[in-house]
Amino acid sequence: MVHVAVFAFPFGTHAAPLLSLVAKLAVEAPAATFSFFNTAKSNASIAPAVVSCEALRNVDLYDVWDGVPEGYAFDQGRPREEIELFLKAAPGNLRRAMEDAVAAGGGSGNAVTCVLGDAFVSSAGDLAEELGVPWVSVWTSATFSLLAHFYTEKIRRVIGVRPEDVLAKRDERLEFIIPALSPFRVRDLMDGIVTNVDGIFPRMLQQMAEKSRRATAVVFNTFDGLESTFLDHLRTIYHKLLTVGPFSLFLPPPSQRDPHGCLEWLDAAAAAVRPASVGYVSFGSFLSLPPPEVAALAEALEASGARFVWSMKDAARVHLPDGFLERTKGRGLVVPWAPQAAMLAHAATGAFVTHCGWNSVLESVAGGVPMICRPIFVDQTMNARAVTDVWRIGVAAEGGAFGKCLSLVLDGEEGKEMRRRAVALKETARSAVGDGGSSSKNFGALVELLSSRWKR
Ligand code: U2F
Repeated sequence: MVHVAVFAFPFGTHAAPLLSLVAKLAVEAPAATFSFFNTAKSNASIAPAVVSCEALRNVDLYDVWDGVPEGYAFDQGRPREEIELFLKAAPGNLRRAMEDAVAAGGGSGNAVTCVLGDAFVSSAGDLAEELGVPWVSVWTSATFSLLAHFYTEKIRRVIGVRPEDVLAKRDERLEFIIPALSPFRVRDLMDGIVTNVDGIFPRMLQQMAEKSRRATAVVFNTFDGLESTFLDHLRTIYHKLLTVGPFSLFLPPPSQRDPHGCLEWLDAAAAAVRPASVGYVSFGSFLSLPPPEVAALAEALEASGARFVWSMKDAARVHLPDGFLERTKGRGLVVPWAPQAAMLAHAATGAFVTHCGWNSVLESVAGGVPMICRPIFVDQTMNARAVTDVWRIGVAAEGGAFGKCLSLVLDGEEGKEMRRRAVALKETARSAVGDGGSSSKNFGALVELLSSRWKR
């Protein structure tokens, strides 16, 4: 019997797409069982979105320890410290959880025949090797950020890691180090490559990129035709690459939580305005703009006269200018959560103000919506650069210049060009997930790999 052990990374938007991927695999391989290992907190937050899916019939969710010792006092601050504690405990912690699950009859009592895991949890690869079973590593961000992690050592050798070296070279392009990364500048690199290089997390990311060479296959949330140059280069490094995205189009959609009636509001707005004229704003599942920029963005939205929906954490509302909500009532909706993928697929949406988390970028591409990019940290700076300079479907809100960006994207000729290019990518994405498309074929190859009982 096929029994796949799945290891999630319980931070940011990692575990939810992995569970959606597993849900689709579980439908395609109904005789297999999937044991999904994740922290209790993350399981509780993602399961309701997918739990109604009949696919989860052959998926068992297990809570694993989060790695935070009893009575532990955080001193570096969350979330980095939480991540480091989880990763530090992962090797022993995950093995124990898997052994306990099998001993208790999980996976119908069958030994694990394959390991599927978020690439960030690279100890899953060691477990697979110990068990002598295939390891499928799932990379939840863009191809080029994996390349940057893979070439960290080389980049550090050329740039240096002293703040003054990095500052002096911040505008230099990486083409002189790794030609495949030529569109990116030193300043686009995520923290941990040449800045803040110490700590478990940066070390783990670098090791992860190297270790993934031992993976039987690496799965990507992307589609052929979006990141071809980077994929071609990655093919020279890793065994087998399987692009099965965009997840938002290909995987079972999470139940559309819309407690604030955003879609109804957007439908009503669509009746009153031209298509592609509403702005949608979100900075992902856990980030917020710095307070002065909240005010700057609010002022820009107000001055633009455009209709907008802003997904904003309740705690950030205090940074809105006095009277903003009253003055924009009727043409603006500010909510703590919106059904984002559906908002971006709506014909009325014309611009997405985003932090450029990878899921957000792909959802915007899948909706054919140009972006106004305000990256905050990690891979978002590289993603933003790809949006503005590789695919040219967005503009960078440098220095919080949101007003200029809104009028450029919603009203300008350049905005129309960006939309045209974004819609072309949307069509490519749709073909990829359609019958006989590259993502569909690769998904078939993944199902085969998991089901083959192939031994290392
Ligand atoms: C981390 O991701 P984030 O959670 O910060 O951001 P995204 O990758 O953009 O994912 C946000 C998801 O939350 C959804 C949205 C995305 O699927 O549709 N969402 C929503 O439905 N409604 C809302 O009101 C707000 C969000 C990290 F910070 C990024 O840099 C990484 O790229 C990412 C993936 O590794 O993980």
